[in-house]
Amino acid sequence: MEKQGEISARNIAEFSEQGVTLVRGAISCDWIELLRKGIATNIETPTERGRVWDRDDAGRVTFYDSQAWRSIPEYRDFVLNSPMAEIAGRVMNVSKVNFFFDAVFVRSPGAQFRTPFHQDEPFWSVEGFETSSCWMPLVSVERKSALEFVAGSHRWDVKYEQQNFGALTGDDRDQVSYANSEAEPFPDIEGHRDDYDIISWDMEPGDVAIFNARMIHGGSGNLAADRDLRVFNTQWLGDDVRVRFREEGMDPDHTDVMTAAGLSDGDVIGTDLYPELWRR
Ligand SMILES: O=C(O)CCC(=O)C(=O)O
Repeated sequence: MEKQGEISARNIAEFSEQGVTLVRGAISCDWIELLRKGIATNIETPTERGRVWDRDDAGRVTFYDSQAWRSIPEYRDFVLNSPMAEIAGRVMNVSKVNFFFDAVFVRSPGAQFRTPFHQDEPFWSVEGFETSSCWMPLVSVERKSALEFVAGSHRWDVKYEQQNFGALTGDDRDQVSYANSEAEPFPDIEGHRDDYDIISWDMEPGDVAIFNARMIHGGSGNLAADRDLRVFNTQWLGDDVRVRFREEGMDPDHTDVMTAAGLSDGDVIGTDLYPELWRR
């Protein structure tokens, strides 16, 4: 029988075949409590990357921030000392794991804003198949409000035009444009939901949805009037990941910090920027 929080053969197979797996009870309530404190600080004092993604007529907001782990001690503690690195490594079935960055998605009660379907890896300043994003709600979330995943899409091997989230964050560094690229238009998943195998779950604090960064995902939002949503997400890199500066632009764009740390296109990920936090 599978024990709560343990990585099973089923988790590894699901992650490989469908691109996402849910690990129930992966993270203990002490860590969740700590991250709730960190998010409260983060909302009060956003980093320069923090932005309100959406504010509706009723004043309900969707707040986003990222790469705050160096300035928020609770985030740093979680990244460096929680079991998340090992869990990501075991699910990806790799020999070592480097930390990439953190992101938070906070919606006030009743917020309806849904994140458009997209993939993560095409935005990143790295390239590789062995990647994972660990989406972890710090409150209970109903399935209709949780992140949704298009099963198997991590293996489609098509280059799609992606959303310009840089327009939402307003950060000049993070603009992404496919104007001069041969990328295909992004499929209209929302308009043809029945044509796709879309996966999501009711989730409790401590549950983590771990997905390949090539996986098409989106949604969230759609909250009941009395429900808010606070999500802490960490992104992890496995064995085959290399530096990749992209012509379309990147979000977040790490070109400057990587170059300053001596990393060039094609290099193995490492250095203090992306600490190795687990090895098999
Ligand atoms: O929670 C959300 O609204 C978006 C999450 C997402 O896109 C991600 O974690 O990559």
